[in-house]
Amino acid sequence: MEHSDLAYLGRLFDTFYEVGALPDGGVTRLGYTEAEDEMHRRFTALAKELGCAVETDLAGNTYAYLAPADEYILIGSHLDSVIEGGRYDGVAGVMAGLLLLKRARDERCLLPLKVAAFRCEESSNFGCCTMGSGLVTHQLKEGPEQLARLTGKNGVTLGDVFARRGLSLTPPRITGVRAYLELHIEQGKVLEETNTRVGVVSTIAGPRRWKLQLKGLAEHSGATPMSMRQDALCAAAEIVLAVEQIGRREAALCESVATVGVLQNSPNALNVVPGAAELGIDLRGSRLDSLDRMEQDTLSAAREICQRRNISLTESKLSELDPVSMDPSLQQGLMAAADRLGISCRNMPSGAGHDAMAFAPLFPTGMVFIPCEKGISHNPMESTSLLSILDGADVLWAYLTATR
Ligand code: HGY
Ligand code: MN
Ligand code: MN
Repeated sequence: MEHSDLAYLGRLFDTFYEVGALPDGGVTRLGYTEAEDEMHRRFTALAKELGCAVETDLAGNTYAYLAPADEYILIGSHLDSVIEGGRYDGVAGVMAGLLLLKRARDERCLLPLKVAAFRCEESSNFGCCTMGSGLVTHQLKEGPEQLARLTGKNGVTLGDVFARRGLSLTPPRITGVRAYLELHIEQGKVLEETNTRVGVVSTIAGPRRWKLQLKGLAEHSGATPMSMRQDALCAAAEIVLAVEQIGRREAALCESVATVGVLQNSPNALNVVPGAAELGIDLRGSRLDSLDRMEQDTLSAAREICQRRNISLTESKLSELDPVSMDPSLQQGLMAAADRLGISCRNMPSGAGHDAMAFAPLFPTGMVFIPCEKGISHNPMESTSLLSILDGADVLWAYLTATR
């Protein structure tokens, strides 16, 4: 029996700790892989220890609840990670959910709580984010055929992965959700730099993701004159810097950002002029006009650069989600709950995407942020404290118990 909430949170963290662990201290737990499966098995065991019923859906998401109810307040997040990521992204929210289930059980509180662990929230494996939550809320813009063709880092298509697992790319839509709440590390620096204990999220930026395949001509690096090359990597390098410029320009107007996170060069040999290159581009913004400008300008720059360098260009859009706003009354309720607890709090946007994006268009949805050290995330150095997770969980609890 845990003597304190912190002890219980510590045990939860230790239970997940070594899954997908890497020598440098990070973790890789890609969506719909064995590492994520193991995280869901451990989540299931922890939930059953609390006396919860546990269910999964046809997207592979896992749910835990103490007692049957027609409608639930769903507290969720994800258990997958990026490649070489940290141990708190997503996991902190699921830990907070389990803590609140334990608190409801110990205090015999009849709150209809359900905790969800969603699959494949990160775009790291298939290029599409919030896959598990987006499928069961029918909020993914990509249809099942397009999703089935997405290829994971190991070269297997999502369609094959789902077929092998008996999952469906057209699962029934989730029902019985009274509201959706998520606790998550901020993944930015604002809370820490302003010495604020929790954030209440106002909007979540929408992502637009593209894959650009460049085809030049692989040739001898010693014998091919500079004026006679079709160097795909040099074209890609120009595109990388063009994307950065577009992001910097938009950042001066609003909070948009633009990143080339994937760059593959082939044949990637010291004495061969690069014949092909592939870029993964991640555009984010809370304003549709800014997202449109960044998308158009990125594609026009890529087309101009490739045309000038005699490189063929294949563009494919990987995924897109619109920016979403959190429920205004939920925001006020969470801010008021923090105030009652004397926990410093601020309303703030989220540049990172979250499972909450899938729920916001359908149900009242709210998010609580907690600080992470130096704002670092998607990095083995990602860290927060159990006390911060407890702060966020206490704010959720104070809100839920005040409004039941
Ligand atoms: O990429 C993101 O915004 C989040 O970490 N899924
Ligand atoms: Mn993430
Ligand atoms: Mn996350």
